[in-house]
Amino acid sequence: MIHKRIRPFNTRETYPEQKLDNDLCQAVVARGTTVFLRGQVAQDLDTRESLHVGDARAQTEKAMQNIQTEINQMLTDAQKSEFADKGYVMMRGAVAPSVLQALLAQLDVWVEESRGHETNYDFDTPNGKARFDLEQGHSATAPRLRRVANPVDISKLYQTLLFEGNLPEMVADLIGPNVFFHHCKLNNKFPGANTRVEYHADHPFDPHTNDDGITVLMFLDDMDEGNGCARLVPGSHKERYTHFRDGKFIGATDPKLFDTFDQRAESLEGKAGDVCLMDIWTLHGGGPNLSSDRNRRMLIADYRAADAFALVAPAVPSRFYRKIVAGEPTHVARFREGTMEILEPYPDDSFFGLQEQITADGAMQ
Ligand SMILES: O=C(O)CCC(=O)C(=O)O
Repeated sequence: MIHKRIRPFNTRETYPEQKLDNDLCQAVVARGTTVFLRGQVAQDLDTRESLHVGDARAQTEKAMQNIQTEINQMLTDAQKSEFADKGYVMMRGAVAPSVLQALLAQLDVWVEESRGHETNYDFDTPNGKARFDLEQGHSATAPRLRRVANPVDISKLYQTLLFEGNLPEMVADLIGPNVFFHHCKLNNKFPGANTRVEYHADHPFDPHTNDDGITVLMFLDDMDEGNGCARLVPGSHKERYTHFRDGKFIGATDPKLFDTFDQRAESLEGKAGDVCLMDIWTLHGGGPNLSSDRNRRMLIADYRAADAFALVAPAVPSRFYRKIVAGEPTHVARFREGTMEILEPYPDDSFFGLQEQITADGAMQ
């Protein structure tokens, strides 16, 4: 069963003297709306400092306040302001190990199935593009399924996770209260995969009337530079860069800027089960998986404010496009940007093919 874990922590960090490695959390929401709360004390939830020693009334008030905070709020004020400053924030241990295992077991099934295919396959999608995208060099003996578009369209498990779990709540905390599901994809960098992701923002792929949107990056494996973790450019959500070259949408910023972005970027390192909430303007990219034995699998889910309406057809349309996952629907569009680049639909099954063209035509040099 998928349940919501509020303020997860590990005793390794909180109580190092105990030399234990236990995943705990302050509260769990399960069975619909039942909240199972850990015993609360007059602690500052962000700094873990004990407050009001010797003052029972003030301690009680603080403990009650903490309960309210945990029930109402998925993100702390500190996390919200980090998101506002940097354009992303990490939620450590947001996905329970049992859920991760189930997600990976399903992905393993898809990888096994891919052995029976030589080219991209399953065109039973809203825009007729292949759901399963194979990397060059894929074969029955060495399967290289690099992307599954909208696993949510073919898996109940992914639906439960993305529609009913704690992710919509976290997103609503940043852009809510009314949020719809936009699309999702599984990206798979195999050991030795030469896949590069060139610096881009997500909004230009799917311009909407306003830009209140979050891309959730869910780590299915431990990730670091060694296996091609994503690299995010802090503060870039406040900047704007063209994703066009010679009047054509190239799915990336100007290749001449990649080095500058690389110098500014932070490696998004973390453990399986961590989740990064990223603004849809934040520039991100990433290098190949240089390891020989470590997968780098990431689930990416895009959510938007309910009053954002698409200006072009969705790039990776899901059959659940515009499903309300928090709050209420609306028919009133809100507008933000004065101007927006509007892409032409591109033929490739995924953005990997689109970005490879800029490498192929020499724009990288
Ligand atoms: O897999 C990654 O590291 C990021 C990929 C990405 O940005 C995307 O698929 O839009």
